[in-house]
Amino acid sequence: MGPVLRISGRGALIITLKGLTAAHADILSKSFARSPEIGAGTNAAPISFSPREQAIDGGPTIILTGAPGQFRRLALDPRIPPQLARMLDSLLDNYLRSDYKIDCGGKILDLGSRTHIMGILNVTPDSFSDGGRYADPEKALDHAREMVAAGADIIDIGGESTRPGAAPLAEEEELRRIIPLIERLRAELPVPISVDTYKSSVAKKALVAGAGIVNDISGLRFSPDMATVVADAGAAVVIMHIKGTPRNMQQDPVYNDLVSEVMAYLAEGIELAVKAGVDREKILIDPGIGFGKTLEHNLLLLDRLDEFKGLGRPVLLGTSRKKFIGTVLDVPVPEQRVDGTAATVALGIERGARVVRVHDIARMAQVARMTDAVLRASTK
Ligand code: HH2
Repeated sequence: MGPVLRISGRGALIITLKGLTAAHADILSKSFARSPEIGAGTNAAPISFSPREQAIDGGPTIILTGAPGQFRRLALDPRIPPQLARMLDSLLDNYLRSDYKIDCGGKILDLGSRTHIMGILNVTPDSFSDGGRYADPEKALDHAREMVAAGADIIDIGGESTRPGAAPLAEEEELRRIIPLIERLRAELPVPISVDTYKSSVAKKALVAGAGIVNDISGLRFSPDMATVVADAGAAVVIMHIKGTPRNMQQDPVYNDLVSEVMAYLAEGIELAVKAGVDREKILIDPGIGFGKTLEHNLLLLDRLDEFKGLGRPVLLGTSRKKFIGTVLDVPVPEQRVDGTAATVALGIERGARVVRVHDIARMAQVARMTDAVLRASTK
């Protein structure tokens, strides 16, 4: 038999270092451009090094490619400045971490065990996909029960549509729509309830009524005391990225560096929450698909979703039936975007999403279980 050759790319990680001081860049380039064997295992390829000048931020950018073990050894190299070594180690820890458990008021979501499904319950007359269908409380209750029976792990209740162009809703009306429902669902359902609101006054009452998670599309920015409200209740929180407000977010959103800017917003949101007293272990992050993003932005965020794992918190992804799917597939009716949604859910999970926020529970629960099974195959 002749030689057997195989190739695979998944073991290699790419680490980009930006904003280094010229001195640090110089150390790295001297150490690794000339000594590529550093950090290499006995029969592993060396870490590859490629310095690049980036015109946009002026400073040097260095790209390293290697296996996790090689980067671990790199961090131990005495020539690496200690602060950089610590950052490298923690980036690797974050990226490779999968054992997330989120305590939502006593109900534990074990996100490391499998992908979790967040079922959307919009009790609004005007949501982009299901507006008006569950505005009646009895219908909303029935739908929540159905979603749990179909595999929802969380029920996310929203009283105000945040679709592009939507105007803000008065607090009293939002409360009227959601509070009695949360009380009843809390008493009846085995799964945690999440409240989709950016108003701290609404979140506060929803948490008293029995919600265990605050899903804030503004990433704790629209209500200055939202982080304190979450902290005081000991609740879990989803910090989502948005550029602008629902009313103006789709008016020509522009980024210099999309992924970096969305990540920086989420990283700041995490620190804001922790500073206010939120338990870091109760925070989820979400790149906010469709919130101040063009079609190309949404596709790029999905493709590069794995980079968000570097922030060290589980990623939630909300693509369900959204307009970018309709644009790619030329399907104007949101209810007919289920297959497109399935593609984004499978790919999102492969790229690291731990929770998917969806309308079509039974179908997406199957997509998630199947994707999980494939991804687990090589770790058994
Ligand atoms: N998307 C919507 C609302 N809330 N929350 C998170 N964390 N992530 C999302 O992507 C997200 C969200 C918009 O979708 P939907 O609730 O279906 O529509 P509407 O805002 O029109 O009620």
